[in-house]
Amino acid sequence: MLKMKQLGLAAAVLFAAGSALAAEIPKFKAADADGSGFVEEAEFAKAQEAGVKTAYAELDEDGDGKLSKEEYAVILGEDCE
Ligand SMILES: [Ca+2]
Repeated sequence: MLKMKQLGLAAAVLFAAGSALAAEIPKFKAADADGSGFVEEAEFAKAQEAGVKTAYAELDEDGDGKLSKEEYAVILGEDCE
């Protein structure tokens, strides 16, 4: 019974993390900062950098500025070794 509860919680956490990470991918218009009609590599890198910062902060549950193994495991599940 406990195992089922843990499984449900893990799925919920993974879903939450997944949607948080997906939400960090900017829309084309937002990524195309200079409005050239193309997302240049520098714009792509900048958009990713902003997304990584937000995702990192969301994964850092206790806010200590570091990802513990448990916090990191939210991305990869139990196979994070
Ligand atoms: Ca942490």
